[in-house]
Amino acid sequence: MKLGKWFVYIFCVLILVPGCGKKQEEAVVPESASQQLAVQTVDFATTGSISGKVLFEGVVPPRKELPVKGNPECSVINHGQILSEELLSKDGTLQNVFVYVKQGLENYKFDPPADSVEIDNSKCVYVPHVTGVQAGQPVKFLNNDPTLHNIHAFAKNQPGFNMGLPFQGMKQMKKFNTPEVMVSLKCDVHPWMQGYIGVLPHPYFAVTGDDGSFTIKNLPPGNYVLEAWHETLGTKELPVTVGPQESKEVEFSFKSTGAPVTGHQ
Ligand SMILES: [Cu+2]
Repeated sequence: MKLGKWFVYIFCVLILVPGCGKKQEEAVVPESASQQLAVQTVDFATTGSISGKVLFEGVVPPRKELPVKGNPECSVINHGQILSEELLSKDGTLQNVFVYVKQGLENYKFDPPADSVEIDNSKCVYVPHVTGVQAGQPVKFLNNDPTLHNIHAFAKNQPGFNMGLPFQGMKQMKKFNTPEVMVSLKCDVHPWMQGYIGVLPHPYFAVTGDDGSFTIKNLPPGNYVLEAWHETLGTKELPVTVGPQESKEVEFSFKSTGAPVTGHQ
């Protein structure tokens, strides 16, 4: 070894300069704060929509009469009969399907609307049976019946709650702050009462009407995964690409499981 190399080696060992004698590494330039938190905003000049239908293949079971006996306040209110809403199908379509953008909006941030979503206790069922809300958006629970109801929310991603609405006309506001599909709503007084609320970090969701149709508007162009959720038939996913100002038509189809539609969990 030549004297020069020995000199460099000894010099490194003695003064312990980190990286001395190594090839100099490329400098790592940290991302700026704005890059790390890049949040896209919706350009409403370019937004499109997804609309379509949810179909049901199979024999539609007759709607069960719910067991309201022993609860005269409900049977009298509803003329003695309340029918199950577990599977509502008309002309080959499926109602009460929660359709929402499951993936593709991760880089966007949407403030929750100040307007509340309303869920009514009416004739001893929840109206609407299935609904959606943005995380942090107020939900107004109302009792329209001359009897005691309570709202018992069963959630996995956030604390649930159990609150009473003892009198007709009473209202209570609540918020669900964490996305969750779906939060289950039940009434401990009337065990057949069952509702569902989908909580999302964005406004791109819809519930199918009695013709199985839905529309999701003002969606920025992009590649998405759409999910359709039904309370007894499960979920289905569909990749959908929406171009600028494009109106996309899609279709979901659920098949009868063959199993009888039975009581709620
Ligand atoms: Cu009740």
